[in-house]
Amino acid sequence: MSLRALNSMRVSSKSLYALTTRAYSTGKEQTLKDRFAELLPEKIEQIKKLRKEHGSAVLGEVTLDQVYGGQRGIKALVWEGSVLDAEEGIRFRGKTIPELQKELPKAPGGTEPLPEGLFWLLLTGEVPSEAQVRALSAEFAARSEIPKHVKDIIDRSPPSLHPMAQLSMAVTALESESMFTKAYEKGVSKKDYWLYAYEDAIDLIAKLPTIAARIYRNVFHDGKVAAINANADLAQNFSTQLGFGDNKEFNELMRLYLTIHADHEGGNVSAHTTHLVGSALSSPFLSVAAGLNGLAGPLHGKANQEVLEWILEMKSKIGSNVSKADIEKYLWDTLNAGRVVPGYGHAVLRKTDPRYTAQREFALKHMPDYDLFHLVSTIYEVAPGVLTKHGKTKNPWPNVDSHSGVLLQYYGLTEQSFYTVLFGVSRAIGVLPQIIIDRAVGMPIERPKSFSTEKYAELVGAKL
Ligand code: HAX
Repeated sequence: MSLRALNSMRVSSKSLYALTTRAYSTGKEQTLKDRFAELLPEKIEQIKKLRKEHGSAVLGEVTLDQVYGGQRGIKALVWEGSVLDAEEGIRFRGKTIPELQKELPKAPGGTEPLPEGLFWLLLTGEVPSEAQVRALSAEFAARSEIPKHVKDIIDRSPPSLHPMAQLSMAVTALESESMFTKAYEKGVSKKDYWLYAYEDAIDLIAKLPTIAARIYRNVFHDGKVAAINANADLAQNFSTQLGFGDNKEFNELMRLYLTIHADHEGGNVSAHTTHLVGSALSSPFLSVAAGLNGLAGPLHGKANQEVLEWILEMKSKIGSNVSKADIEKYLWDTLNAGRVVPGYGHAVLRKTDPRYTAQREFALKHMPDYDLFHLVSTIYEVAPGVLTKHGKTKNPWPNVDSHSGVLLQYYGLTEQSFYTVLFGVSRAIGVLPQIIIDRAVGMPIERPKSFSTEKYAELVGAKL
């Protein structure tokens, strides 16, 4: 039975569960949905016990500066998949990026991790087997087709509309397919919400590359999107749809890219927004679309576009022989014009972003002589010193966006206004596990307290 047929039938959680969990399994390995269902009762018990025994424990104080300073460091969110340490960088269920590269299943002949494996890890805390990941890849491939009205929305968008705006609209329009919304409207029990959130999550991850590739091919090429291979992994199919599938190195880059951009704990704008909107029981489609709108901001995901523009502008102003002194002057010109240096700084990190390092390692392996890579490396030698001297940013080191564009340029994906869309495809893989967990453990609607400046002044005993 097709998922569309499933979708339109009367929702029965038992039958939906049975049919969808077996659809892409060879029958030998356990499916992700089965495994999560198995782990869930213990998780729910853990949370219940923790809250019962320690519910009134104090976790920390909140200062007025934190309230006005973007809520940095306030412990107020639950995010199971990853934690960000200021010095150590990101850990996905306790694992570093090099550990993911070592432990997660790879494509045949490949060395980079498959993002499908990360999705499994984020949801369950366990590294999947090769067979489990292959079954997940097959499921994504089988569900990759997008409805006609979504194609129409993309095709009718003017090429001048930023690709992130097109992506957000297309994901919003997938709401028509939401099993979660249909189940909710039919009055399904709260404890079964996650079954439908899971289906929407798998559907969305499956369809995002098709949507992104359609936007890319429409805006920058001939509008034709190549057919995918039902036996290929998600990243390889995405490369094919974009038009780069024949390039094995590009496929590997996409596997690495989609893995390392996926998750960066819960407080960043895209993750937090997705979680917040989901807490109103908006479907995973509407929640991720909201998160993507946040990712589209220049201080967040759009920094990857801005970095490339900034580097190309430097080259066009200075020429191809750029010295360290030229870079230093260009950095000061940027700062003195009141602009930020894109790709540098971070709200949490206080050292070089391990996602930057992973991309640098990839470049050293695959494009050691590429002139733009050399330029990025030289900027890395100069910028931290300049930013430290400038004295504003708390973190003078590069973040993930500082490196990604140059890798894409090397393989011919040169249209930088598309770069944040690639980030968005990946970010969905990172935030959707938490959306499923949120519904599974019954997280409530989010609603922090706010006050006016006058009231805060009163609270701290100040006169305005
Ligand atoms: N260049 C110049 N100034 C910078 C700076 C940079 N790269 N990074 C921070 N600053 C400035 C801030 O604008 C702020 O200035 P004001 O006091 O005048 O407001 C001051 O230094 C203190 O900021 P901070 O506490 O160090 O940094 P924030 O937590 O406020 O902001 C940002 C973190 C990532 C937004 C910031 O470092 C920035 O704007 N960087 C450039 C844009 C960028 O690369 N964004 C991508 C970040 C990673 C990400 O989310 N990817 O999706």
